[in-house]
Amino acid sequence: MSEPQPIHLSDYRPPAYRVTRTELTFDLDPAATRVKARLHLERHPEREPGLPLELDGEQLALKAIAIDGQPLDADEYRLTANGLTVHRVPEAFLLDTEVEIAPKENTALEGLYQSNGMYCTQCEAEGFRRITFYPDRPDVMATFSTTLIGDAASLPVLLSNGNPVESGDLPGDRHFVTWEDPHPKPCYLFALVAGDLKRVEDRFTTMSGREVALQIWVEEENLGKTDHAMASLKRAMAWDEQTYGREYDLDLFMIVAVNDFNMGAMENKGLNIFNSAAVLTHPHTATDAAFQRVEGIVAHEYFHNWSGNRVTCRDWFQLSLKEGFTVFRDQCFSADINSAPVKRIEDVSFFRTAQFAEDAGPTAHPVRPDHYIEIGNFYTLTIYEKGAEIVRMLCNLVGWETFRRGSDLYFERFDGQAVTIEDFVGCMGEVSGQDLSRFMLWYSQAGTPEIDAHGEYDYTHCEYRLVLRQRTPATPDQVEKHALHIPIRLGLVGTKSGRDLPLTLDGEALGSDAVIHLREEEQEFVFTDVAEAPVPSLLRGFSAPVKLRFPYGREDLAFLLQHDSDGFNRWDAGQRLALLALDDLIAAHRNGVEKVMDPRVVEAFRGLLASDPDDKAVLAEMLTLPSEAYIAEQQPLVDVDAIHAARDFVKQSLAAALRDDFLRLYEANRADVAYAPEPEQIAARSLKNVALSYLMALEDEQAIELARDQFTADHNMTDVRHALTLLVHSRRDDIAEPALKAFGEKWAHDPLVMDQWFSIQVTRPQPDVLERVKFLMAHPAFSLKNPNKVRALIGTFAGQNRVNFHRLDGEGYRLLADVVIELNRLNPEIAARLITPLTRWQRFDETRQALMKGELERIRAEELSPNVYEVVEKALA
Ligand code: B3K
Ligand code: ZN
Repeated sequence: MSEPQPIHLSDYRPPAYRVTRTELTFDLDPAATRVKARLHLERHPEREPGLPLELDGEQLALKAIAIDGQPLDADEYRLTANGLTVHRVPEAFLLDTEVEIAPKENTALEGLYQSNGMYCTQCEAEGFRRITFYPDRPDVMATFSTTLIGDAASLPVLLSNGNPVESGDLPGDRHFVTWEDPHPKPCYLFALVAGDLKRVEDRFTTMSGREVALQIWVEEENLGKTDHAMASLKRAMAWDEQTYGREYDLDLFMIVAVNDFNMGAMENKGLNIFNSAAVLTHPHTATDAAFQRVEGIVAHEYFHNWSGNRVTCRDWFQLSLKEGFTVFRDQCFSADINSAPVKRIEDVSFFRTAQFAEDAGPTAHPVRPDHYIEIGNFYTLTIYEKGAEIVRMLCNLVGWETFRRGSDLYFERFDGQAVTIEDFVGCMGEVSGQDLSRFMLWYSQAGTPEIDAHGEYDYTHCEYRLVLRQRTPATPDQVEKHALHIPIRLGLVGTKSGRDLPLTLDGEALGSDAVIHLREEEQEFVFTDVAEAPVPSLLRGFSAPVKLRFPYGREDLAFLLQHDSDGFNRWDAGQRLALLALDDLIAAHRNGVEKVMDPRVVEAFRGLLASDPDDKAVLAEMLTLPSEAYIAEQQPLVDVDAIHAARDFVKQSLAAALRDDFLRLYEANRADVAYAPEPEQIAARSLKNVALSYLMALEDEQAIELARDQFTADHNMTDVRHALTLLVHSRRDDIAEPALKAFGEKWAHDPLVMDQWFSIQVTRPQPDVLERVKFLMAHPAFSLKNPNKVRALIGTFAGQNRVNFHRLDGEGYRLLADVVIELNRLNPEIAARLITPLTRWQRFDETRQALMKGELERIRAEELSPNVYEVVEKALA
């Protein structure tokens, strides 16, 4: 194999020919599906005449080819492993091709494949080229007509984009349906589904009074698990009308659930295809978190209908144009219908753990990369989540009303077009009158900016002087970094009053909660008329995706934890306080010194437990310690064992000191009500379960009894899973094993619950877990070909069981590398994603570094897919 070559943003050119209309006919067969394509092509007005026609195509057996009805001779075109070139074509013409493909051999799950016998597709980013020869790029937008032909008995349901326009029976017990999608779209939004599916139907009346039929298609046994997705869809449709003035544009909207799917879901026009994990819920099988994830993903895919489908990306470098904006939209939706502060805490907590780690590693890249080898590797936290943070900053910079006007302008001006990030930001600049040229640096500069802040109160002049210095560390390919425009929301909390003080900057009164703009490498802000000494509350609401350091004392943090008017920063003060205590304990562990718990943390927690919370969900977050991954993120060198031991020690110390309070909290939030995935109930369950976690840290008889009762009471999966996890992670194998066995037997028929069963076991801290992972890989419910299983068992082990994955004998690394090598052949996209923990070797001690690099080199010695090649090369660069 020759080395895969990168492609560059700077090489962008419009296609030589564009497709205005695409007519497809699929004659479905597992081993030999025939695809006929008729493309209406014309020269792109911006490209010179006489260019050859170049079409993408992979793993296609060409059976026929004709231009304007004339079959081509063999010397008139050239076939390669990646496509088809027709040397001479007219200015405008019809191209007819027929190819044969084998869906049942397709384990990559890109293009047309089979899942549980049903046919389905995944075309983003470059899967359509595995279906037919086509200019497989998002700036080619055509209307589509799709005819599906299949066996009437085994494939009673035949679905594609748009509206069904014709159907009928065919000889040989076959039948057909023709679908017409009137909205021009890039081929990555094409979809088909064929199988023995059942549907749940509902309706939605749009704001202009149009009736839309809503359908969720599932396998028969899942018919009882669609209510929540349907309710979420209707809420999302209404929200997009109220919030963005956007309504749905077809008479039919369909969601299909499939078991084998690389991602969460896909926004194909009118026919969203979902990983069953992102759509199916039932109180007995799905946790609160799963219910909320389904709500968020259903909304996300629906919102793409405007941010992504009607207005799409010119090229894949612009991926964040649709993903960053759409994540921002789904985050706001979830915040509106749940607890907004908790949503922000969850999002930021995830972001600071996972995206910061990506930025600090060898695969760091800008939100708009300027080159890539395999676009499938760029569905990342940076493109999605950091992209969303940038859109959030834009929204805060111009204000919501103006942002809304900017989005109206964007949707109207570019409807039906494939555009760039400049087009989007340009609309915001135009409506706000602000110069956003410097702001654009957020899209091109990789890495997490770090801000060092210092403050001083001048008692004589009643001034508070805040000095901010920014610096972005070098990332691969980008050594030189520039100062960014960083909006910092802040307040000054008076140490006497405990209240936000009025802010006056350069003679201007800003209110008590304001945004200052850091644009230079270093800037000083002098607040005047500050009546009392304050503690600054900085970066409120995480107003920019940066690391902010301030030399807070523990008393300052305890003070903010109590008094900060910003819920997010109150939570963050608690996290910072815990991190300081954890630092000491990690050092003590490393030095073999006795660990001593910081009484200030205990008192802070006591205060929290005594408070009467107005938002129980926020309190549950405040009582949750930073994760091992986030603690690791703060350490110069990651010592997984010391981190684990220190965190355990804090948990146990808090539990011992505050046992009665936790017990009270547990009892007070134990409600015997019928399960509903509603904010108040979810909040109470989180609080109760946080309390149970602390109690179980002690593993006394009473705690074990509570956990066991909660497990056997079997009220809902949230409580059952939490209790089971605590039992399985305890040292009480005599109780853990029977519970695990009972659960596994009860749910053997349900793949989504078995995924949870896998994850619970492979996160246990006991040292025998690696052998357990290997053993479970042979379990009948496991399959390397199913991405959900791989994620649940292998991904969870490598990503979340830090102590055991990083075992000093290197067996954890070896296991992961073995799986990556096997998956490289089966499913390169999943294989490449799975390598992530190995790519972070720089963060560990020398012994582990050597072991991790050794495994990366073992992978590199294989014949690699471009996906795995790109990641491994970067990791070893
Ligand atoms: N747009 C899809 C991504 C699928 C890409 C997989 N290679 C999911 C989403 O962001 O909505
Ligand atoms: Zn998306």
